[in-house]
Amino acid sequence: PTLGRLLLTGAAGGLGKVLREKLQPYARIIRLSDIAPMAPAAGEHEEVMPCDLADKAAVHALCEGVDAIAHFGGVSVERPFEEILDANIRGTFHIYEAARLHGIKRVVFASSNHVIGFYPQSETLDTHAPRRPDGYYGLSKSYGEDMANFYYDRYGIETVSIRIGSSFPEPANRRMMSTWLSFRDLTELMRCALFTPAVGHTVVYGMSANRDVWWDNHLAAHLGFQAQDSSEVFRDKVEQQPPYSADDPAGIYQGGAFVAAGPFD
Ligand code: NAI
Ligand code: 15L
Repeated sequence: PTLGRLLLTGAAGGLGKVLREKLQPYARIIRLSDIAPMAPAAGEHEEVMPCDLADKAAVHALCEGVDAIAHFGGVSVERPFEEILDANIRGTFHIYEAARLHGIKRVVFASSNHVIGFYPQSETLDTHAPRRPDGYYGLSKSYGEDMANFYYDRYGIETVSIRIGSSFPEPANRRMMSTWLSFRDLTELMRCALFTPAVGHTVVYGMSANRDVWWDNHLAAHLGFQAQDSSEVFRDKVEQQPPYSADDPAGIYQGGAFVAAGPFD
C-alpha cells in the first residue's frame, strides 16, 4: 500500500534523515518538517515545510492535505521542563488537533523507552506495565501516549506509539546491547505501524531481535513486526568498553543515565 501524502516531523533529526529516505516507497509525497534546517526537496516526491511545533496555527497549516503523520519532531533528550512543554507537550497536542481538524486518521508517534525508564533492567515489561517515566522528557512521551488514547477514544484517530529503545547506526554502549533498534528494523516497524488496519492505539517497543531484552511485544502482535537485526554482531566491539560500576544507573535502570539527568537549576 502507498499513502498519498505522509507528514514527517523531526525531518532534520537523526531518525528523520533516515526515514526521509526509507519511507519513500510508502508515500507518493513526503512532507518534511522541522524547526532546524533541512536539505531542499530532492524531487516532486518531497515537500519541505519548516515549522515550530509549538506554533498551533503553523502546525495546522502543516497538516493540510496530509493522509498520515509520522511524528518524530521534538526535544529528544532530558531538558528543562519549559523546553519539553513547548516542543513535546504542546507540539503533540497541536499535531492531534490538526489531525482532528483535517480528518487525518493515522499517527505514528515516536514515543520512548524513557516512559518506563525507572524500571530496573532485571524486569521484563509488556506494554500494559504501568509507566515509570524517568524525567520530564519521559513524562512528555507518557503524556503523548495518553493523548493518543484520548484522540482514539474520542475521535477515532488511530496511533501506533513506538517506544523506541536506542536507534542509532550501532549500539554505542553496553546498555544499548539490549535497547538497540537498527534502522532497517525501524523502517519495517514504521511500515507495520502505517499500514496495519484497526490498530486503535497500539503501543510497541522499538527494538531489534537482541539477545538480552527487557521488553515483550506480545500485546502488539497484530502489527506483525518481525525484527531482522540483532545487536549481537557488535558485542565484541561494545564489550571492549569497561563494565558499569555497581552504582552506575546505565547498568541498573532501563532508562540508563536519563534517570539521573537534571535538576536544571
Ligand atoms: P533528534 O533530536 O535528532 O531529532 C528531533 C528533531 O526534532 C530535531 O531535528 C529538532 O530540530 C526537531 N525539533 C525539536 N523541537 C522542535 C520544535 N519545537 N518544532 C519542530 N521541530 C523540533 O532525535 P532523533 O534521535 O532523531 O529522534 C526522533 C524522535 O524519536 C524524537 O521524538 C525522539 O524523542 C524519539 N526517540 C528517539 C530515539 C533514538 O534512539 N534515536 C529513542 C527514543 C525516542
Ligand atoms: C531516547 O529517547 C533518546 O531520544 C535517544 O537519543 C537515546 O538516548 C535513547 O532514548 C536511549 O535511551 O538510548
